[in-house]
Amino acid sequence: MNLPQTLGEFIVENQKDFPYASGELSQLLSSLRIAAKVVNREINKAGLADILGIAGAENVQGEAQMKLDVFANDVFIKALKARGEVCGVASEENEDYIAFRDPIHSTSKYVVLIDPLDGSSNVDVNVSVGTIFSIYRRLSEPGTPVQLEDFLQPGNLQVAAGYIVYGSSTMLVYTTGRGVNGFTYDPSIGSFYLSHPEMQFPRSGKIYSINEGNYVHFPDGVKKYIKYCQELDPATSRPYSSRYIGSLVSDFHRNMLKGGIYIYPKGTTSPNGKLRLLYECNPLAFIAEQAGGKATNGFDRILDIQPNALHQRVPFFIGSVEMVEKAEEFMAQFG
Ligand code: P6P
Repeated sequence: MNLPQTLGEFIVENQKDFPYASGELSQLLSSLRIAAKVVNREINKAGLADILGIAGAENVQGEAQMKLDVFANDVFIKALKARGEVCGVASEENEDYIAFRDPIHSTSKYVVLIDPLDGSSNVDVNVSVGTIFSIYRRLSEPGTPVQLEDFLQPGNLQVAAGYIVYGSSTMLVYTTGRGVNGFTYDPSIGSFYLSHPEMQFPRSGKIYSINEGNYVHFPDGVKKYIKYCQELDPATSRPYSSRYIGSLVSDFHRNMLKGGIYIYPKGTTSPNGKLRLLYECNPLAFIAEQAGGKATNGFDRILDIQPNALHQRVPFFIGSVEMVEKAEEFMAQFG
């Protein structure tokens, strides 16, 4: 039996197809691969170690920072700094971006935006969590310190994006703009193996993911779409199934495999929704589109939104094309 390709082999093999590639992106992806293994190990024993509990700090979102958030943030930032491809990192856990100012890094080509442990409050109830990352070429002059403008790029300029889902198995899924591939981690060997080549979003599906507890706060278009999902119409496989585990990466990953839509809309208590454009919505939108799916704010393509702040939030509709477009019809009609 031939062993499936490892993530490392896949990165190198696909690197050679990049014109004028110098291997830096490969090295960067390998840094993320190593960090994912370290975070995975800690998550898997979180129930045993004293790492659980509140770290006492709060992140920029005013959310209680779980110790694993802090740990994952440290691991990914250190891994990205350990080599020479990245000149700066912006993280959900840090109010401002982090510039790597030493001479080696100040000439580096890439910046990374990351949500090191999305859904971390789920860890202590043993529900899947995830890491989301987004990679851009810097815009500012190499050799100078990285600037805010390097991080405030529209998602359509991403060089690569991906996520790690720490679930019943741990997977790393990423794109460099030439399709989406998924790799499953074998902890007994310490390698990620290509398990989901050329992932494709089904054009439609029967799953809708939204926190219906916020129904009263939703825009009318979202309320109408939810009722549409719940109507009895066997010809269109409705009512759909409601699946929402409160962990974006897991809900997205399931919907990409099975077909479905995830919605976090604006609400009266969250005028721009909850999810962050730069390190949650843009990377997942890049992946979704590369897999044949769609991602909008209910009206406009996520990847075309010009960011104006590191932690800016946007309403988020992402999933199977036909489902997103149906939701957009209701948004266009009812707002
Ligand atoms: P709510 C986790 O905090 C997160 O950012 C996503 O992973 C998840 O989908 C969403 O928020 C859950 O938010 O308001 O439904 O609890």
